[in-house]
Amino acid sequence: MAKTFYISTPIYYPNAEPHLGHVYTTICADAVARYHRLKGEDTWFLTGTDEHGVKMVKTAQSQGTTAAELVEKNVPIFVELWQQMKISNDDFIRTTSDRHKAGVTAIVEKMLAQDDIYLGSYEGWYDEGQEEFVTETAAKDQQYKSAVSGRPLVRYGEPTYFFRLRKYADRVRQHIEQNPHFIQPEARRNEVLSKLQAGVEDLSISRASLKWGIQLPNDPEHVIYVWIDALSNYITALGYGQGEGNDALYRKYWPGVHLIGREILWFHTVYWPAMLMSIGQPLPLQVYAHGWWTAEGRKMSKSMGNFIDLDRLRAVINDFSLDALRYYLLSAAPFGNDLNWTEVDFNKSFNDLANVVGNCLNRVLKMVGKYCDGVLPPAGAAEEIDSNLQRQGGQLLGQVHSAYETIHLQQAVMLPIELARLTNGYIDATSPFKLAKDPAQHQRLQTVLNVSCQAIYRVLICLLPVLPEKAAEGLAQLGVQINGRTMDELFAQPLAAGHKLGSGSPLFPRVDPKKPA
Ligand code: ME8
Repeated sequence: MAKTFYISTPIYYPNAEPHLGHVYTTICADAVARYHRLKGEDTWFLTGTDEHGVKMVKTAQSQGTTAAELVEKNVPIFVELWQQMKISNDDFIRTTSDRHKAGVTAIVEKMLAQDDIYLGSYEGWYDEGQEEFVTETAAKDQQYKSAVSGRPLVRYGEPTYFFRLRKYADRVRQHIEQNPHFIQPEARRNEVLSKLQAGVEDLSISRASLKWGIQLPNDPEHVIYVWIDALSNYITALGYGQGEGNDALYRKYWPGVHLIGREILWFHTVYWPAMLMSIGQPLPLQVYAHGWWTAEGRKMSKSMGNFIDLDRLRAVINDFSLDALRYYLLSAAPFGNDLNWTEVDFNKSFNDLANVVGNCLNRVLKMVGKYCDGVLPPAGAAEEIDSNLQRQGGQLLGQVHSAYETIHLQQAVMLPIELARLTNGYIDATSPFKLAKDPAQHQRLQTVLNVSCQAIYRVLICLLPVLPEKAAEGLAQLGVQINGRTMDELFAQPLAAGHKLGSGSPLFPRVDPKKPA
């Protein structure tokens, strides 16, 4: 039976339209999911929307509508966007769905049975954007504003149920210490460990003042605090807690990995493991936290005019292609570092695709077309320059595997581009167009064409997870259909002498160069 792999994005708040940040996480997760499918693994990819909580109610009020209407307006925008962006998610979970409510109710019932929930009262500063209480010291340090959104903190006081987070804090800490790969990139681990060292409080998990949420099974006057509701999605979507016979996906795919933005790392590496310990279920395998996007050097903001919204993203896709957007996002910074959208960088990254990959493919196709009627010639004895490129090409897939396995996504997408760059250099250095003028060099010409063609073939195979359309189109131009083969299978079958190449056309056609990205 094939190995299984399960990856999720955060479930996004549909209080507004999705933007660059949501698109980035979803595209990263999509590339990783595609990579695992191309490795032959039985892969499940989940995304969805987090629809309850104070934030939804307040946004709805400010727009003169209800939370229920607001989600019905915005959730379809997320669903349709992922379809338009050809995101390969297998499921989309909504926290207002019956299946999720049933799962959360079962989870909370288990916690109650463990005596992990008790009634108390709470008064404190609350960050409504993050749906989180903030300690007095932190609130003061932050000048009583949200550390994330900058909006004023709100004073909350009411009876509330608590989850016994303190009971599990040591076990969670041990888990993080004993599993250095649990939090990726590893640098982020220390942040979580030092916050844990400073001590945790039990977690307020209910609101009596709120009606928009899932009722607490033991006290319907309260709705469940949004993080318990939200984090549970990763298993309720697989059928957990929805009766025997409905949890086949859960048994098959859990535990999985979570890809998230760094601002919600604490919830995913402390609250969520503690919740799973309470209900006696396995912890996630890994949590990958990526960096935060700014645009043109500043926090994205509508009023500053640098907000990368859907219209902007759609224009980029229209002008440059979906795969050009994917490549830019994944290559923009080492995974985990903060990222900065700039027009200049976008154009540079598009040039990598057009001038390096597209051009290399085009040169190979043109030369094989012109000098060999589009039929791949055999390779003769290799000279040093040939064997160097062959060796580097041969190592590519192994390097790409290890980059994906260790979530070095920038490397995973740039390694193939580097091989294409080397191949262009090889073509320049071996000058096939000169060799073609000398009949005595015919065999040498054949070798150079064969070696260049095998190199660009390998480049395109390794680009499949990140450029699913363009890499497949490039392979088709080489006369190769993927036909459900894995990257390893494709890689293990170099193009045979006598193979008929397809016809070429620019893979990344140029748009008006004056047009901004
Ligand atoms: O936090 N840069 O939802 P959310 C990078 N519902 N990534 C960004 C980003 C930016 N500027 N802005 C958003 C929530 N993101 C909760 C999650 S999960 C059980 C509940 C991405 O709509 C990033 O992945 O605020 C971040 O973690 C997520 O969107 C937050 O989305």
